[in-house]
Amino acid sequence: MRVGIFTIFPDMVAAWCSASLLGKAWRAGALDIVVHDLRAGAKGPHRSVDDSPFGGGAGMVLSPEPVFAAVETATPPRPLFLLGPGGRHFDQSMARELSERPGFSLLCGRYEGVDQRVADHLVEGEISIGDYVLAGGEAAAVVVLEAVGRLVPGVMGNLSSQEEESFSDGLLEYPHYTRPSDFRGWQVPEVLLSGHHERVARWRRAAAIARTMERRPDLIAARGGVSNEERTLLAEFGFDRQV
Ligand code: JEK
Repeated sequence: MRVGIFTIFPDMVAAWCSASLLGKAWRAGALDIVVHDLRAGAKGPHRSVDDSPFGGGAGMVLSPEPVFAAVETATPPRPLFLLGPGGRHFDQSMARELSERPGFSLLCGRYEGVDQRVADHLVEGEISIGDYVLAGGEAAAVVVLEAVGRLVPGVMGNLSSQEEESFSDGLLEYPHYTRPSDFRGWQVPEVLLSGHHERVARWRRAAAIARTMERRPDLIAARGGVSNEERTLLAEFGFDRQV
């Protein structure tokens, strides 16, 4: 998969992409990430890429010329998405869709945002990673890249199909435990030590439902509530007293 990223902080983005899972996939050739410096297409002695907004107001706006120049010189993999707080919310289904493409590109703004003509005439769409205000698109770009990258075949070894589906069945994950079974007096649930795989699977499902009911009632509502069968499962392990 090919990914292009346009930013005025190429070193920052490249450093993140070089580390961990993404870096491994990058070096292995499963992911071909090209980071472009938006200043490369900027003119003048200061290579300025921003200007004050027409109509007045606080802050600066990323100018259209250097952005168009950088993108048109590079001809990056399309679609090209602009990252911005007003974009369509990024989620796991978007990550999956992007991971199934041969490539895509991300444009990171800064300042108060980019000239509207970039949004109107250069990119295919606008993505936001959530309802909070960042100082620029770089952190959002690496969030998108990491979520997509781990789904690309050959990047993480093989994701179990269960892993792939963990958000698509609409539940949070069950809690994980490892050794020691007693840590500072906090015990691992007995059922996980029992060796009864069937019962372990039922407990995990019950725990996942209980946890989702407690933390993310919106996800429970989205999947149409909890079935009678699931209520029986919750009762089997005492989760009905907890939720
Ligand atoms: C890209 C510049 C900073 C700061 C104006 C917006 C309502 C007005 C832009 N999920 C996400 N949050 N933030 C970003 C993001 C932020 C960016 C840029 C992405 C480029 N900025 C900035 C203020 C405003 N306000 C909120 C009030 C716009 C992002 C993503 N993806």
